[in-house]
Amino acid sequence: MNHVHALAILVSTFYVGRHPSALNQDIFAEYTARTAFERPLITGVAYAHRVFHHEREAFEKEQGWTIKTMHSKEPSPVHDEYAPTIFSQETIGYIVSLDMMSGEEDRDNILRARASGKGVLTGPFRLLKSNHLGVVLTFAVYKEDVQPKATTEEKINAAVGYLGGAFDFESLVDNLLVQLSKNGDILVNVYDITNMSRPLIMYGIEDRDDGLFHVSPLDFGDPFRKHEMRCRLASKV
Ligand code: WA2
Repeated sequence: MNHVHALAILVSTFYVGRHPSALNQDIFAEYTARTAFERPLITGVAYAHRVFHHEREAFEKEQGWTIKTMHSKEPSPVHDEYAPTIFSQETIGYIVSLDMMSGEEDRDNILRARASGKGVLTGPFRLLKSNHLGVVLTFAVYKEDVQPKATTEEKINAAVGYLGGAFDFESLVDNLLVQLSKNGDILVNVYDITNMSRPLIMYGIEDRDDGLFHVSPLDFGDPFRKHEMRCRLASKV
């Protein structure tokens, strides 16, 4: 959370706050690759810029590509505003030029991040490309330092883009578990329990529920979402 927040401030300082910009795709890719150790569970981070419809033509001309929708990869139909990715860590380079407002989960995150000024998480959903279950973390990038007491509307208006990253639980937790347990007899499930009566599986394969598991709370820093981890021994065959 904190490191992704700091990246949002990096973009605000060196891209939004400088004319000409002191940041481009090469610099962003190099810096995010070199600081990847700070974000061990995040597959990659990226910056999506806020573009209003009246700016679209000039923006596309400047970038040399058209804004595309996330699922069809076709040029985006007309909307009031877009959030095309312009900078990305190389690990998720395939999201460049995609309008992050064209996917339901990413869009909800963008709207909640810019209204709150805080880091926000999606519920678990299938990420692009890998098709693995994961969650996306988003911070709004603001024009000028927004006062903590700014109204919701002031925050929404001051947003110029969105810095986010994807937690690919399936591949990344697998890798960590292999490192932790050579004999692989500990099974781990992570749940989104925002709605207590309907836990959403976020990681792992669901097994019989005999109550024989250890529950650990997980705090990703978005008070709107609740998570827990359940660990148990693999059943003997
Ligand atoms: N990043 C990587 N893979 C994804 C994804 C995503 N969103 N959404 C679906 N698969 C640039 O919030 C702004 C990253 C979104 C940030």
